[in-house]
Amino acid sequence: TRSNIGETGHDDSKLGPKLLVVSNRLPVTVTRDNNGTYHFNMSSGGLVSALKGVKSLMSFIWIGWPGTEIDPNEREYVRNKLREDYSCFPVFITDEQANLYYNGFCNDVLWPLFHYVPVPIVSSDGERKFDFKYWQAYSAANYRFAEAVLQVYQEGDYIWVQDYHLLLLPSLLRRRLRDVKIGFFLHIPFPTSEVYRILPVRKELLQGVLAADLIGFHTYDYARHFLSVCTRILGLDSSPKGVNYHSHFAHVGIFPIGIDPNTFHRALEDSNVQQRIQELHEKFIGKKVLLGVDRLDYIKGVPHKLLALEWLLTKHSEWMHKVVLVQIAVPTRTEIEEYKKLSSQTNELVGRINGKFGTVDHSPIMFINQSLAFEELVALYTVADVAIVSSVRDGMNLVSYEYVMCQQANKGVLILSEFAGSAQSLSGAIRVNPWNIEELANAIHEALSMPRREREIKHWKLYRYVTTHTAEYWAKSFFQELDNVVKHRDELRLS
Ligand code: GDG
Repeated sequence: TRSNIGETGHDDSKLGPKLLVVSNRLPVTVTRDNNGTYHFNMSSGGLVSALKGVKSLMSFIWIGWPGTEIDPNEREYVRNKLREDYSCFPVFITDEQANLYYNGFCNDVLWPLFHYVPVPIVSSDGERKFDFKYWQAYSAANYRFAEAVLQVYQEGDYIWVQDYHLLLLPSLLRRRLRDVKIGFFLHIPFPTSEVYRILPVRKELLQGVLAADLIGFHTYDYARHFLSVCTRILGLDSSPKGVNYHSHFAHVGIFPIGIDPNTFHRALEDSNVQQRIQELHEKFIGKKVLLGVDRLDYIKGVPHKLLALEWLLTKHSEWMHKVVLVQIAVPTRTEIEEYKKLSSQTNELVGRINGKFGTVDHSPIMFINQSLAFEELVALYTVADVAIVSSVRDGMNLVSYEYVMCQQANKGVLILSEFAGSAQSLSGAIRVNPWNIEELANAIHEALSMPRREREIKHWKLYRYVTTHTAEYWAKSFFQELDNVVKHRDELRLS
């Protein structure tokens, strides 16, 4: 499939500055089949739709890892194909390096710590968690990304680096290109300094990202933590506007991400989706549907949700046989030990609760341990009476927004963990502390019993926010702010 992004073809040949978006993964996944033929698959992630808006401002190229090791003899072919058909530029990394960098440092060191999950110092096979080899692979990968950017960069271009995989990239680029315009956005939480300081490489990462002109976060709290970490760990002067680092000012800003409402409007108009909605309504007739949609990640609080359902069915037995929880749990990072543990723990809980409350005719939990087609997901969002987001930490959480988009007719209720970034903006949700299982169970009871009028008011609040604070709005605001701060920077230099 070819995306809108690719349709512009050779975007980079246009005159004028370009925007170079750099993220760990390209939006195109490259795979090689047994016959040696390469396949290119465009994914439709949130960032892809977010950037549609910026595309109207200037041409852009996406730089990132294509997700697999490419044979050195075939790199040129893959590079050309990605450049010509998708406006993408690949960063080649061997599978071994990717494993250490991506599974090791990114997802087994940074991810847990930034989500307040202290990592054990040794894993069950005796490997040290902060082993130097993971850090080395992370630095090496960031160098590879820098090299790729330099191959595409032309004077005047803007560079927008995405997420925790590439914290060193701003400084690697700044060293080579003094006047480069760099923005950085963190999609996950930035933790309090008391947690951040655990990281053995806490200084190096800060020094890496501080070379950016603008550093963006989803929420005010993440930005505040970042500023205080810079003061406490590096002893730098900071203000709410940013940090002064070696005569360079790194601006800090808050840019809550959103979704693309049109994708949902279009899907809901699709007759196949409508038919599926009808089928699901018939399937669940006489029952209330609770919905969970999560990657099976320990930050998403899936066990908390299951325990709350168990409590609900115990304490409010009137809901027994009348409520079903459809839990989508998409497998993710399955090579990492913590994810394997979570998976077996979750399976056990589902088995226990279904065993305890199930009958031949009814199981309280439908556990779907695989990814669904987007159309199926939209149909489920539409028929669900309540959506439950019980993350124990979550940078933003787009599922909460997506549910709102599909509830214009039904006016379903959103239960949202106060630990998700989106809880800062979605005041029409029932906000809960997911660690308090009774509170979460009571919230489910409240949501199931809520009169339509109250649901309408809550939905209206949510809908208004989600349709105005879109992904496009996020990308444009970030980009405009980046443009402002670099213009101001260059004026100061000239004066
Ligand atoms: C990170 C941060 C932040 C899920 N299951 C299926 C499916 N999905 C889609 C959802 C949604 C996306 O995956 C998940 O987005 P989230 O925002 O909820 O979570 P993360 O993946 O952890 O994303 C997060 C985000 O970055 C953006 O900055 O909000 O906090 O952790 O779009 O719809 N899609 C399909 N089938 C599924 O089964 N098709």
